[in-house]
Amino acid sequence: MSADQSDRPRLLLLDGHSLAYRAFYALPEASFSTTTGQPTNAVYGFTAMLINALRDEEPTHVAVAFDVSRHTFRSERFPEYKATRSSSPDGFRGQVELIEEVLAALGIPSVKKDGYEADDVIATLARQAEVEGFDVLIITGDRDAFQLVGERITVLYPRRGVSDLARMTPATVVERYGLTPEQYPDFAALRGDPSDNLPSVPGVGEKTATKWIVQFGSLEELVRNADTVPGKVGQSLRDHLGQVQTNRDLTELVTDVPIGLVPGDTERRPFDRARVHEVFDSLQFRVLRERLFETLPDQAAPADGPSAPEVVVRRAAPGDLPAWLAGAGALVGVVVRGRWGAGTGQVDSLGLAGAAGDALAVDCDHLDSGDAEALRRWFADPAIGKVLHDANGPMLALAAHGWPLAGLAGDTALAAYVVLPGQRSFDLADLVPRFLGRDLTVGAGQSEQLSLDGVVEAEALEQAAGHARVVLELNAALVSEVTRRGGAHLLAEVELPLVPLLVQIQTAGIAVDLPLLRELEADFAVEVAAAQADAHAVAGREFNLGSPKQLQEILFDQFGLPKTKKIKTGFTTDADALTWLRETTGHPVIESLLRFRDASRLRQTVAGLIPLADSSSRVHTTFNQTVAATGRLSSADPNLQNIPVRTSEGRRIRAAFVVGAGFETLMTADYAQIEMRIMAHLCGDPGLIEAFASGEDVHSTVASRVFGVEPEAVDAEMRRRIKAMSYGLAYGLSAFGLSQQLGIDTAEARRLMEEYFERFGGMRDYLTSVVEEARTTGYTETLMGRRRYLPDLTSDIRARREIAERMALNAPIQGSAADIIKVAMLRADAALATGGLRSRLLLQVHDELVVEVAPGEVDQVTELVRAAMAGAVSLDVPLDVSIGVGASWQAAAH
Ligand code: DCT
Ligand code: MG
Repeated sequence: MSADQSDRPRLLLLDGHSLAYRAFYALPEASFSTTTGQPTNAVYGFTAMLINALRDEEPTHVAVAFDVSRHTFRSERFPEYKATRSSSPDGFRGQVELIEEVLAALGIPSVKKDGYEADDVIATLARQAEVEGFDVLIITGDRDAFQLVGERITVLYPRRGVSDLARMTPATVVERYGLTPEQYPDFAALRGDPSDNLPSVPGVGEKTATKWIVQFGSLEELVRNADTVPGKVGQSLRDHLGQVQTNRDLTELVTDVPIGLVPGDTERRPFDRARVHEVFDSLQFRVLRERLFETLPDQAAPADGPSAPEVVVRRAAPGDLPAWLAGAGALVGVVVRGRWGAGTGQVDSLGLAGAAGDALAVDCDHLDSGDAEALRRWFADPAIGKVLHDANGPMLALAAHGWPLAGLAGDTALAAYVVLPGQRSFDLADLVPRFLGRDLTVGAGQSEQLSLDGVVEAEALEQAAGHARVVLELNAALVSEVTRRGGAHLLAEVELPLVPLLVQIQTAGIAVDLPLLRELEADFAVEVAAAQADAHAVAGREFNLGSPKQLQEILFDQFGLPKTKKIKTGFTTDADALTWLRETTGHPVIESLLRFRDASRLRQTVAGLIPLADSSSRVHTTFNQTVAATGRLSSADPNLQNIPVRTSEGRRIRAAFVVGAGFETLMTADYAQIEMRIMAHLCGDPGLIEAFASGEDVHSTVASRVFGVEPEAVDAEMRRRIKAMSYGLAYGLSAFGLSQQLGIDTAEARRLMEEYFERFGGMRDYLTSVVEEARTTGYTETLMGRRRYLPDLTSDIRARREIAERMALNAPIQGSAADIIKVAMLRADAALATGGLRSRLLLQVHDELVVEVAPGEVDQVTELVRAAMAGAVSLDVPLDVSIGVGASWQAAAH
């Protein structure tokens, strides 16, 4: 609080619409949109400004005023008022409602009154508050509010964008305009206001207007003495007195709007934490939420919420550990501080905490051998449950340190993912307030960053111990939440057991043929250069194919190709645009460009792999379990899921993944048509189930029924079409979308669709019901109870609703496929272990498992893996598994 801030109550008033508009134009829509396509730039800018103002101005009272419609007493009196304003841009629509949702969650009243503008509401509250002894702050992008400025009323006016606010006091108004606040509307009436469509007096600009008001003191005096004003401008004034008076009347803010709310009603209340989380989640405002909770901790803390229980934290002294570990109990929270990557890691310190007693901080640099050995045994004991946050990395580090962890009994990041699969990240600092209703620990984030300093390092160490207790507590809260949401089985039997398996898989890595990769890189480089040379030859000059600006010059200026979608910097040259240009123009330069891009991407993929290989030529991907909202695993560094499957280049890259030393061959095992089988099971359509049961190729069978031809008459193109159609329908494609995909016209696509649903009505019924049900319950569910929450299903914004509807169709199928392959991995691994085999799982990519087979084990492994996969779930249709073996990933394909 600045020195001159008084003890008087402080009321902060914001003009919702004018600020939302400012924000909309200040922040790019492209960078401020949710993954579901809802633009949030106006909401973001407004909310950021609000949070800053709450922090900097520390108001005791807050309210936000909104316009109801364009139709006000002003437009009634002067139909031209604001008549020239164009309607709101598409992206802006709906954002005001979202701002109101944010305000509701923050406990801040939104105020509006039919027939009046937000300005009038603000003026009313401001004047009333002034009389009641408040200091008043008004944030608005409308300068008409300057007329309210006074000793107790200050206007904060955004100079540029939404963060640079000018503080308008009586003195600054005089300084800026040479006029008092009372004179400002007089001046504005003379000047007119193009944005409100209020005409000016011809020949009278700001200078003259100011001069007159200063000279005569007020508009009233000026009008009374209009005859004395000399010159042409004087005549112009006399000719337009009527307009000037109208302007003045319209500019005057109403200070007695009947709004049914007094300043005292706007007192700040504690946030509704659950709602803030809900709203900020749906807006995907992670950073803003952090800023909100950080800068306004007193407000954020639940009024009567639990405070953190006292944790006695102690640093381990030499010889401490055996006794502490023996008494810690059967379930212990573990925090690992250190570094890790797939296959590597280092542990610097540990925090350990049982449900009661001291939490222990262990500095791993200074351990005596007895303590180290006690820890090793304790970590290896599967009977002692360990609870970690995001266990994958810490387990890699522990294993690398010589303390492999057994008995993983809880993972708070994973549990939170089962609760909220759509969340982007699962930080402890975020989950603790949310599920335990208190802050992690004050200043926790800071001391971690500053850990260079010895003192702070000691604190960080103790903090790790404190966090271990929090993790244990958080896990209990999350597990009951997971259970409440029907995800207990999924978490305990699928996701959690998968962690140690993924750690094992990541640690093993997969061998690569480095000379072959280098050769491939060189080949792709040659291809890149050739494509570039072709493009240069076509253009007749050299240019940078990677520069969008130069590309635009070549394509649109030099070759005059049809314009693509307009973007800020001209016209887009993205992949979709180039594909479209190739189709519409067939221009050779496009051909070369596309080749250039493909080859560049392939070269990058290969070049990225080479340095990742370890000393035994193995690369270790990291599987992330909490990234994909569908439930699928994602792979990174390197990403092994995005190597093209069907192209010859993709196959060449797969050929460079090979069987490692000491093993006999690679094996790949994958599910055929898994999504289609899940669909058949979920919808129960007898025709579809029969098609699978017959053992015939399902896509051909479906095609023969839809096209009404004998199965033998189905050719590859018909099969391709009907397959695209099956998946397209399942994923919510419209007739238009289908026509695009199939390259047919919309009427034809619609006819085909009707034909399809005629034959497979169960599928249509299922697709309708799944959306309807999700709309009622708020979520979809997979075979194993993995939920996907889709609040947008009830959005009144059509685009958002439609995206959510497509997600509702897709989520149960994609998610069930994820469930099945995860269960298959667990079963396959268990079967190999039980069989006493040395063969091991290396990868999971989409619906495929890659196994490294030890000498002499091929037959057994084939048998075990097939059984494990085929029996992963029991559906109304059989699961079909196909298996191949070979020296490379490619050679093992089938
Ligand atoms: N897919 C899709 N749209 C398509 C083709 C495929 O959405 N037009 C998705 C869903 C299935 C997944 O990709 C795997 O593709 P395929 O292996 O081609 O599908 P499949 O049903 O297994 O068919 P096939 O028997 O031809 O392999
Ligand atoms: Mg397939």
